[in-house]
Amino acid sequence: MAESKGTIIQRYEKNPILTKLDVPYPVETVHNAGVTKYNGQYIMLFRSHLRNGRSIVGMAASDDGVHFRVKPEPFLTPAKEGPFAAYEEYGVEDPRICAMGDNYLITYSAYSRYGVRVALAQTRDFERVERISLITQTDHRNVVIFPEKVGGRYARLDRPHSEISPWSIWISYSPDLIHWGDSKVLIKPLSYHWDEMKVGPGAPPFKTAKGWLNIFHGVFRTMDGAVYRLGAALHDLQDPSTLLGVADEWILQPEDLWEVSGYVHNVVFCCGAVPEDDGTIKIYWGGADSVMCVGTAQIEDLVGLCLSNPRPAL
Ligand code: BMA
Repeated sequence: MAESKGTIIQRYEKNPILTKLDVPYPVETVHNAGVTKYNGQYIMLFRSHLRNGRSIVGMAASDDGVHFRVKPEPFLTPAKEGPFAAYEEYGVEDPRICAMGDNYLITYSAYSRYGVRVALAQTRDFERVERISLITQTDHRNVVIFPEKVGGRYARLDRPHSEISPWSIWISYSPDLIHWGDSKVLIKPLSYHWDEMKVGPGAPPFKTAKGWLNIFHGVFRTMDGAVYRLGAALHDLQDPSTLLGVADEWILQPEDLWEVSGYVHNVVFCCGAVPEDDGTIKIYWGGADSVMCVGTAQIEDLVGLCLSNPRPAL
């Protein structure tokens, strides 16, 4: 990884790590990928736009988390029949992977003429994938499931759309992964701040000694359009609806050429991060909705940023 002083995430010096040129079937972008470890390998599920503007999900594998090879066929394309078909007609987007024991839960945005819902699928081997349920009504995105039950229930962060309130991060619980409720708002955009337009969950939360670390995205509206950056928040281990700190500063902003320029300019968007045994974490992000990038951070530094200089959560 490249060293650059003063930044909390060190970008890999050979970013971008995956582009449309690496994909053996026709796609226009490679971005917003969920990443996990499976069977000693890093597995990446990435979003691609087709030439009709709708999205599908491809899969790539890697031994080192940096050099990925794309599988010959897409992993998930819109359902053509059954209860999911009507809600995936316009595409499947932004997959997140949550390892729950031997099972890998995959949440993704399902677009259709009825709006955007979040669907839940699962796989045990990254070969066969089974859709379980549509787990939100319309106009939700960015669902990330905690990798452990909390107080006997599954927990997730999500982001409903609202015309009344700025788009915020919520928590919800479920006894069975299908029925979700007991929802509560946790993090709202802060006025005149880098995330003042909207915030949304990014990578599935991961456990640290001091709390659940939540890497989220925040958006600022400028005269030149929206700027997507990444932020970090720390949630209580026993009760993740309690915020221990939301870092005042962003942890990553668009800077490299392929982040400031591309299909949608000025975007870094995270759907996956992989904590390592040595106290570092690999953070993956889509650059300008066009390519995939990776960087590393010290988990301790991210936790420290949340605790030492927090901003109000709500
Ligand atoms: C959001 C989503 C993301 C995308 C981002 C920037 O609203 O559509 O998938 O990366 O905008 O275009």
